[in-house]
Amino acid sequence: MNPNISQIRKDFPILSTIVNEKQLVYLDNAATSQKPIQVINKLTDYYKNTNSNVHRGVHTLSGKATDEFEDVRLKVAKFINAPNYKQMNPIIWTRNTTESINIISMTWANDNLEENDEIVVTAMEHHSNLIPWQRLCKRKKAKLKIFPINNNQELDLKYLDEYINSNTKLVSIVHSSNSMGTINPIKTLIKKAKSVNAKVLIDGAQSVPHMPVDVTDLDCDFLVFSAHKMLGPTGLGILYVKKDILQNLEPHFLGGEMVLDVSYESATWNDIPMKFEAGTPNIADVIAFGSAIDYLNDIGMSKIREHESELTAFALNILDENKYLKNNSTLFGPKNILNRSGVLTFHSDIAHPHDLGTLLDNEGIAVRTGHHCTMPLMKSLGVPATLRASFYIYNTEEEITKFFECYSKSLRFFDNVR
Ligand code: 7TS
Repeated sequence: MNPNISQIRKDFPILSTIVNEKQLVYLDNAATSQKPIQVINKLTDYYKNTNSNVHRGVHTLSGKATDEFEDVRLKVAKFINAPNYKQMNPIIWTRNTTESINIISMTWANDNLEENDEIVVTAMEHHSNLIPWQRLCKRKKAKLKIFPINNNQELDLKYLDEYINSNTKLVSIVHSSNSMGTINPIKTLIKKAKSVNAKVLIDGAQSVPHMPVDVTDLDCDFLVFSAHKMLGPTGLGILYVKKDILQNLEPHFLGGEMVLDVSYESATWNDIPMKFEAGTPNIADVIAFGSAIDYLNDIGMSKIREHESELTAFALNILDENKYLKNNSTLFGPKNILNRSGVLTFHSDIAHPHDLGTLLDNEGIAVRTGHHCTMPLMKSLGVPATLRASFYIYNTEEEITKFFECYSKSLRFFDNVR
């Protein structure tokens, strides 16, 4: 059964907001998603009825908060199909995708990288999967290699053997590009990395919210993503680490709750995963995130992917039929819809994306303009910035039609005043 989008939209209070006297059309989902009432209610319900610290009280509320908090950890492990998660839960709570990557760069990678080793990232990484590796490689005198993309803005797989070889220690790659919508063939890259004994980190910030992602099937070593891009609260990130690495991973933050025994001279670490979560965690947001996972599961991740692919096909069709847009605006990203997410990124010589974005905002349409934290990519594409529309489960064909109408109107406006 296809998801009932009009029913789904009713769950998102913000979607009925009026912006600049117009009905909001929210197409900035790659930056952050909106939240259904179930998540909002869970958050307030927690503060009204359960609020307490976890893992430390004998009192009833603390026990309830701890159970709910840990239930969500199980839910998330199941959501990404982590192997044997009931024996050892491999989910570590962080603040966001960025923090998850930084933690791995400062722990596992810092402990394992040696001079002349190589880390491979792609030319389309978000800054958060680039800068931590730049600093680490500089410190360790290791090499950071940037896997190239072709004219279709896809990874150029003819370079696979050249870039991933016996010197490679880590391949850290984005699954789905936030700037161009390219879905990368991560299975091919993981297979190649495994063949040379390299570890693989998948930046799933733009994939886990939009399609099924199965870490058992992928056999990746690390997966990172953010709750706020998948109907959940801000301030919560997820770090999945494969069991064999997790067992030997050193904690990054030290302090309360991550210890078993402490003397004035030294300390021993608590069990996994608590040893990685020093201090009071983001309890309320974790618990509310559980409702976001339930919401996504109820629809089904394959259905979400299907809906977004249909919206993307619909958008590409409009573009194809609109001569003015075709001649005056460039769409980046793969031609093949199977390799595309619901992210559409445009550039036009007629006007700067910020100016176009402002006119769209006047019409109630929220898109993102800028470099999308992928400045090196923008430079390689030869543009200072782009205008990006990104879809989610609650978006409709009518909204996409309205976006293109207003986008064309805005371009014509600047075209006429040039
Ligand atoms: N990786 C990718 C692929 C992303 O798209 C983002 C955020 C991050 C990492 C960082 O996530 P955070 O939760 O730590 O901020 N991308 C965007 C974006 O495209 N617009 O705003 C944030």
